[in-house]
Amino acid sequence: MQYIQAVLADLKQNHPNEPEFHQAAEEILLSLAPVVMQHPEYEAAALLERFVEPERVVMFRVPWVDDAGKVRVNRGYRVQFNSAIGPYKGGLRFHPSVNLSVLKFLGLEQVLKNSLTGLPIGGGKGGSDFDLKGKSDGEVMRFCQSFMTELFRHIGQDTDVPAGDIGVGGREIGYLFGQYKRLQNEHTGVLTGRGLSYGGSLVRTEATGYGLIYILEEAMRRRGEGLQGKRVVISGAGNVAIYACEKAQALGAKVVAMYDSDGFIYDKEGIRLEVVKEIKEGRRGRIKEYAERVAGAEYHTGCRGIWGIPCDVALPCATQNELDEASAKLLVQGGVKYVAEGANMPTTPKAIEVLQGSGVVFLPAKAANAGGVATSALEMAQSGMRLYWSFEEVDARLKKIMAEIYRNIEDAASRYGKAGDLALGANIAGFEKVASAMLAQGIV
Ligand code: NDP
Ligand code: 2IT
Repeated sequence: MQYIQAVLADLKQNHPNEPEFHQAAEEILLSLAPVVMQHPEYEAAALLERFVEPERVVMFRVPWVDDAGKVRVNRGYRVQFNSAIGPYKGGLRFHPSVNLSVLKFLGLEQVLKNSLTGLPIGGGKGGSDFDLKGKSDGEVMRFCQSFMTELFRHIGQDTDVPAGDIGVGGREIGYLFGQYKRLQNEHTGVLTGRGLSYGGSLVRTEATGYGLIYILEEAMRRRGEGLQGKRVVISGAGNVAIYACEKAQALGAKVVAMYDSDGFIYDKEGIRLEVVKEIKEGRRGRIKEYAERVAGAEYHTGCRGIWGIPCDVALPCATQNELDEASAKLLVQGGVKYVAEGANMPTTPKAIEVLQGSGVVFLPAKAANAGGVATSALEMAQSGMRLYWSFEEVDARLKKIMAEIYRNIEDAASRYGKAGDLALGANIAGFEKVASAMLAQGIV
C-alpha cells in the first residue's frame, strides 16, 4: 500500500542506522494495510507518521565511580513513545547492546502490547549500555543512583512508570526507587516490580513467564491440546525463562533445555529448576554450572544449537533476533508445533515466515509476553488504592487478561480475512485502540 510504503521510506530516511527499529516498524506497518485501507481518515490525519515517531526521547550521560575509584561514563535513555491511552509504561534495560535503535523498537512494540492488555497504559522504554557483568553491588547501586538522578525529572506515577527488563530486576528497581524517593520526596508507584515490602505486587516477578504459559495454554486448549507431556525448549535463563519453565512444569510439560549468552544446557530427564534458580537468582552464576552439578545433563557452548533439539513447544525468552531462519528450519524438522515469544522480537521476519508457512502456531511477543506489563498495571492500580491483592487474586486476573488477549488477536485476524495469523491479529487489535485514542485527541 502506497501510504504505508511512503511512511516507511520516510522513517528510514529520517532515522538511518536504526536497524532494529526499522525491523519492528516494517513488520507492524505492513500488517496494518487492511485496516488503513478501510480508514482513509488515518492518512488525512498523518496518523501513521505520528504513530512511528516517539513523543519524546530523553538521552543523558550517566557518570559513576567504580570500586577502584575510576570515573566511568555510560549513556542513559528514556523513549516516551505514545501516551494516547495512558501514562508511558515500559521497562528499563541495562545491557551493553542498548542503543537508541533497540530502545525505539522496544518502545514501539510496547505501545501495541500495552494496548492489548486492555489496561490504561501508554508505551515507553529506556535503559543504558551499562554492563552488569562483573560489577559489585556497590557499583550497581551507584550506577542506579546516578541514572535516576537524571531520569527522575522525566517520570512520575501519572507521567511515565518504568519497570524492569534485561539486566534490571528486583535489586536494580530497589536502588532506582530509593534514589527517586530521595530526590522527589514522594513514595508513589513511580516504578513497578518493586519489592513486596515497599509497594510491589505479588505475582509481578512471575508474571511474564506465567502469562506466556497462560496464553499458550489458551491457544492449545482451542486446538484440543494441553501442555501435559509436551517437550519444551526455552532460551534464556533469566526472569522470563525461569518462570515460564516453572509454570510449564507445573502443567505437566517437560522442559529439556535453557541457555544464557555463553551456551545451553540439555537435560533429557527434564530441567531441575531449583538448580537453575540457585545458580541464576541466587548467585548470578553461569548456566554451565548446571551440567557440572546435575548428572546426565549436557552443556554446549554457543546458543544457536538449542533450536536443533526436537520439541513440541519452543519459547524464545532471551533477546531480539535470537531465532533466525536456519534455527526455525531446525525447529520445524524437530517437530515443533507451537512457538510463543517470551522475549521481545526474538524471531526474525524470515524465521516467522518459515514457522507460519509450516503450520506452526506462532504467538507474537506483544501478545505472548504482555503478562509482565499487565501485572505492572495491576501493581499501579494497587498503589493508587493503597492496598494489596492476594497472590490468587492477581494470578486470576493475569490468567483472564491473557485469555482475553488470545481471543482478541484471534478475532482481529479473522475479521481481516487472515484467520490464524496471530502476529497480524496482535498488531491490528493493538493498533485499533491506539488509533482511535489518537484521533479523538486531535493533532498532538
Ligand atoms: P534477564 O536479564 O532476567 O535475563 C535475560 C536472559 O537472556 C539471560 O539468561 C541472558 O543471558 C540472556 N541473554 C541476554 N542477552 C542475550 C544475548 N544477546 N544472547 C543470548 N542470551 C542473552 O531478562 P528478562 O528475562 O527480564 O528478559 C528477557 C526477554 O524478555 C527480553 O527480551 C525482555 O525484553 C523480555 N521481556 C521481559 C519482561 C519482564 O517483565 N522482565 C516482560 C516482557 C518481555 P546472560 O545472563 O548471559 O546475559
Ligand atoms: O517488555 C516488557 O513488557 C517489559 N519489560 C515489562 C514492562 C513493564 O512496565 O512492566
